[in-house]
Amino acid sequence: MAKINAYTTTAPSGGIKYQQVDIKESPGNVSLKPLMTGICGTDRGIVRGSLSFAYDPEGYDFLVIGHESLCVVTDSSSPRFKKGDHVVPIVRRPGDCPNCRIGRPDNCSDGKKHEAGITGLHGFMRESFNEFDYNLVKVNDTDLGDVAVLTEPMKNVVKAFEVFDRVRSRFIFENVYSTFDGKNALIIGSGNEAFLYSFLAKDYGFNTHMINRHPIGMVPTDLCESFGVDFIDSSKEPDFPEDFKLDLIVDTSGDPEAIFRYLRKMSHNGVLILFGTNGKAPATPVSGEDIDFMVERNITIAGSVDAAEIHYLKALDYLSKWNRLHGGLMKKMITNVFQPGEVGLFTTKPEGEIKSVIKWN
Ligand code: DN4
Ligand code: BGC
Ligand code: ZN
Repeated sequence: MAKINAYTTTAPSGGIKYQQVDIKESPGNVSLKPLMTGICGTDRGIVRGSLSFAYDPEGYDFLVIGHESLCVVTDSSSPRFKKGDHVVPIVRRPGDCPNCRIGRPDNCSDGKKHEAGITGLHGFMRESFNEFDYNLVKVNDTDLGDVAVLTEPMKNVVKAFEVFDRVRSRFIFENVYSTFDGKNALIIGSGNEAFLYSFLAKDYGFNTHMINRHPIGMVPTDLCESFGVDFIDSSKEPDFPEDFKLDLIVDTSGDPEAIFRYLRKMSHNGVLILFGTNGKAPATPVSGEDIDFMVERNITIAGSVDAAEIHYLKALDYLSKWNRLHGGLMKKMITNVFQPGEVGLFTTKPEGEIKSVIKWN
C-alpha cells in the first residue's frame, strides 16, 4: 500500500475530494508523474452523480478520478520508454471479449473492460503511478508541449470519424468531385470535444457549424475563426434557413431535445454520431413522422465511445499538424490552469472554458 495525494470521487454517487489515500501500488514497468491532467464532461458527470456506468475499483469505497493525462517517465525498465519521455496513458483496459482480444477494447462487446478514472480502475489524478508500457503512447513531437494533454479527448474524435467513414461507405456520401465540399456538418455543444470535432470536420472539408445556446468567449471565437468554423449562438440567431440541410451531425451535448431538433434538418443519407452523455437530460417526444423521416432518408444514428491505441497515435498527428498550421493558437485550447487541491473546477465550469487542466509540480 502507498499513501498518496489524489482526487477521489465515489462512483456512481459522485462528489469530489483532494485527499491523501491509501492505495495498492499500481503494477507496471514504467513509473510516471503527471505533468497535466485534463478535466472533461465525463469527470463532471461522475462528480455530479449523473453517469450510472461509473464504479469504484474492487476493494475500495472511492475512485481516483482522471483519465486525461500527460505524464513524464520517472523510471522505466521497459526498452520502449526512458526517463524524461513524455507519454499519454491509455484509458480503457481490455476484458476478455473478441473485440478486447484483438486490441479494440473501445468496441468491447460484453462491457467487462475497465476505464482508468471511470469504471473500476483508479485514474490519473494522483501524484504518481506505474503503468505497463503497452498502456502508454509516446509523445514524439517536442513542439507540442502542453497541447499533448489533448491527445486523450482527441482520440475519441478520431475514432468517431472512423465510425463515420465506415457508415458513409454504405452510399456515395461525397459530392461529384469526391470531396466533402458543400456538405454541412453540425457539431452540437461548444466544450473541448466539440472544438476538436469541429477541427476534424473542417479537415475533412465540411462546411462546419458549431452550435450552443449561449455565446462563446474571445479565445474560442479566435479558434473558430482560425479554423474556419462557423459558431452559432442559438439564443440570438435563427439556427438555419428553412431549406438548409445537414449531412453530418455530431452531438456532444447528450440532450435529446437538441439532437432531435437538428436531426429534422438532415439530408438524405445523413449521419448522426451520438457522443455526449447526460443521463439526467430530460426526455423528448419522438413522433412516428420523425421515424418515417429517418427511414425514408437512410439516416444512420451511430453511437461512438472511447478509442484504441491507433486513434491515440493519429490524434497526436492531428494535434501536431494543427499546432504547426495555427501557430500558438492550439495552446489556447487550454483556457484554465489549476493547482492540485482545487476542487471547484469539478462542479463549476469556468466562464469561457475550452479545456481546464490541473498542473502537477
Ligand atoms: P462539455 O464541456 O460538458 O460539453 C458539452 C457541451 O454541450 C457543452 O458545451 C454544453 O454547453 C453543450 N450543451 C448542452 N446542452 C446543449 C444544448 N441543448 N444545445 C447545445 N449545446 C448544449 O463536455 P466535453 O466536451 O468534455 O464532452 C462532451 C460530452 O461527451 C460529455 O457529455 C462527455 O460525457 C461525453 N464524452 C463522451 C466520450 C465518449 O463517448 C468521450 C468524452 C466525452 P454549456 O455547458 O456550455 O452550457 O468516448
Ligand atoms: C473518455 C473515454 C471513455 C468515456 C466513457 C470519456 O471521457 O475519453 O475514453 O470511454 O469517457 O463514457
Ligand atoms: Zn474525457
